[in-house]
Amino acid sequence: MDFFYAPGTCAQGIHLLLEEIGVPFKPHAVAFAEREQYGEAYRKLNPKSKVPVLVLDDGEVLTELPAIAFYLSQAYPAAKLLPSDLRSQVRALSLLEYITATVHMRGFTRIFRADTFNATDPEAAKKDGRAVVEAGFANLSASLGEQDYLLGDFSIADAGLFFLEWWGRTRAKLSLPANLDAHYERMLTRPAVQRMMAREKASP
Ligand SMILES: N[C@@H](CCC(=O)N[C@@H](CS)C(=O)NCC(=O)O)C(=O)O
Repeated sequence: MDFFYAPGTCAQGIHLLLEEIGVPFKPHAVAFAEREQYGEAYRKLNPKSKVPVLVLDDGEVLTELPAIAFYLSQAYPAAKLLPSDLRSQVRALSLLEYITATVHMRGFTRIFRADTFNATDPEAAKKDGRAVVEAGFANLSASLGEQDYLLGDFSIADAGLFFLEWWGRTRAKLSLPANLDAHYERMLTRPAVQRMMAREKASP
């Protein structure tokens, strides 16, 4: 398998799942600083110019984080990335959808790329983004409750929550609800997360 990512992006979620599975994969760091994702070669791979992308051994190209995470959970059942009962699977997908479509795309993207949302008043876009992220962390905190992981045991949903927590703490300098801080610290003790962080040269 070939895995396309850029360090410090949402692709961390898939990166850490690949490490959890322990399957051999070839990592390709896409040079965002050089806008490689908009170049011809990358757009042939993914016309959406986004990471993460996973290319399977038969050449099929998978995009969109929740879909790739679901694929990995079903293709590698021994890694136990998703419980087998339907209700838990739906809960995990619902959480991942909220993490990526709302908290990431409507929240963090406004903070990190404020000028693309409001060129005349980027601070207003950042403020809107922070409100979405704060509501997002409050909702995810309620979902986590007193459990160690979002579904009780580790699952694909935690891989999504991790990159939000990392962005919140390190890039956006936000304070997280106490149980999300504890979840983040717990994730950092997982060898797979440590291997992902080392490859991405990401500091906790
Ligand atoms: N909906 C996509 C979003 C992926 C996404 O926005 N990736 C960002 C990195 S966090 C990206 O590749 N951005 C490149 C760009 O917009 O130029 C998913 O969940 O996979």
